[in-house]
Amino acid sequence: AKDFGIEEALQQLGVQNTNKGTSTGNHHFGSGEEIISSSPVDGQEIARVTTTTAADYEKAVNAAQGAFKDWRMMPAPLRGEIVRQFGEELRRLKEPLGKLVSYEMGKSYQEGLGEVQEMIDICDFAVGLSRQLHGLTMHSERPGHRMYEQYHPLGIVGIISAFNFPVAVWAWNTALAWVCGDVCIWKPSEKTPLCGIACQNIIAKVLKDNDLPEGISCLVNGDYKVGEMMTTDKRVPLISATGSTRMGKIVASKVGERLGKSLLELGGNNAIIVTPDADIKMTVIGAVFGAVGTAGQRCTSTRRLIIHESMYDKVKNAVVDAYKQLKIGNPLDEKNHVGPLIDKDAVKGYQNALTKVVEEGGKIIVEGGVLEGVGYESGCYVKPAIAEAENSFEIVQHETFAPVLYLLKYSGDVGNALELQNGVNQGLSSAIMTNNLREAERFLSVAGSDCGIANVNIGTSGAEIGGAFGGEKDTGGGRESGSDAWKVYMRRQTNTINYTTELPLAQGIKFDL
Ligand code: UN1
Repeated sequence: AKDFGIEEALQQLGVQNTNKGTSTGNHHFGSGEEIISSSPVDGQEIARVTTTTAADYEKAVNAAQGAFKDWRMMPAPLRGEIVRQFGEELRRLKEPLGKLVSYEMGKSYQEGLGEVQEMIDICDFAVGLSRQLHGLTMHSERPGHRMYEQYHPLGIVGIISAFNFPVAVWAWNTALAWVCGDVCIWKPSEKTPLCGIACQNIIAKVLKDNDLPEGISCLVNGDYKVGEMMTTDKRVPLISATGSTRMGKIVASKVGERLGKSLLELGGNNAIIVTPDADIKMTVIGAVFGAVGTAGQRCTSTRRLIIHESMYDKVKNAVVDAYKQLKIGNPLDEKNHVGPLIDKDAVKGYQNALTKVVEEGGKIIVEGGVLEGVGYESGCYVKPAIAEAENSFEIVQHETFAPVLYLLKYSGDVGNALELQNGVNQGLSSAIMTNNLREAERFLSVAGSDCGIANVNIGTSGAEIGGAFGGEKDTGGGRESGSDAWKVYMRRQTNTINYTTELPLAQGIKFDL
């Protein structure tokens, strides 16, 4: 990893250990046990991070509550100015942060840079938004009355993020929450704690330069137990959680029990429908990037290709050929397409999927397997695999966070493909490849895709930040990022003002004294 400038990147981000065994990170609440962050790229320990104890958590909440008192009074466009400066710092540190993401999480350096770009994009979006955050005005039924609505900040927003987008998902949430006037407590995945420390160092500097309290952005570290401190805490009115459906159900019930709000962005089981009118070249690029990009560890990764029988062999052969070109190896080396999975548990999940699909009657057409030998010492590198399967297979219904792609066949019209596509519990992303207007419109219609994201002639992954991001059913129903997703970070207040000397009651009720 030294050859790829990792040491220098870690130094620039302030996350290197002076010697192994010491903990890193001054700007987070952690005095507990250490988490060892080791890279799936080479299996080496990168650094250690201390976890958050119950006492540390109290300190974080106190710091956040204190900071909220000032932060909420600051005009939103001035809060936007802080987010603008944060975006500038991200531009300055794009390369080292992209490198850390790649090294700690395992995605390709290009995708690491892309992730930091998503952070920069959401900062720009939030800066503009900071001069908006607008409600509606309504007409009162009473004379001399004015009615409107306004949005106020909620207070503390708890952010629980996953390893696969270790920095961008935090930014989607926090940049919006900050301009809205909220303060945040972030628990990054315990698999990527250094990305958390690096981000915290960046915002801590911006806040310090502006003489603002660091409690505006608090970092806590640890496993689900630390998450639970937040989900059960009434002082945290909104929990935004990204991760598995299993995790989301636990979070939703804990937060629901205390009538808090949760914003959930959970698993997907995303398909591309390949119609008789599809452009094969575009289909192959979209499908292969969707299936093997981030080693199949995006919630928007393509899991299923639903191919019309008339095109089936053609598409299958083209995709199989494309898989032969894939280079698997160190993701920092830009000649490789596919990096490692996050850890050995993920490798087991991948192997299990390949065993199960065969047990259920599927046929492997691109062999998988775990890579060994020079360059693969971490034990986390796997071969992207393809299996022909049926939608009803249990394993096809399940989201496996790995590069396993299932080919499904449909016949007849696009309605049959839609039935397969919607015939899973998850509802995040979907796509159709077609040049036929009727098929495209049907896919987008009320009887079409049931997902939160539905694309035409684009793959399932790689959404832009300007749209609302999230999905239905087991995906959890939350929307983050663009459009009016900011509203969930605020509380709405309806205001009616009477500027007359009379007090008429609504609904014409008479009440004379
Ligand atoms: C995720 O996998 O949790 O649309 C987020 C995409 C990325 C974000 C994925 N922009 O693939």
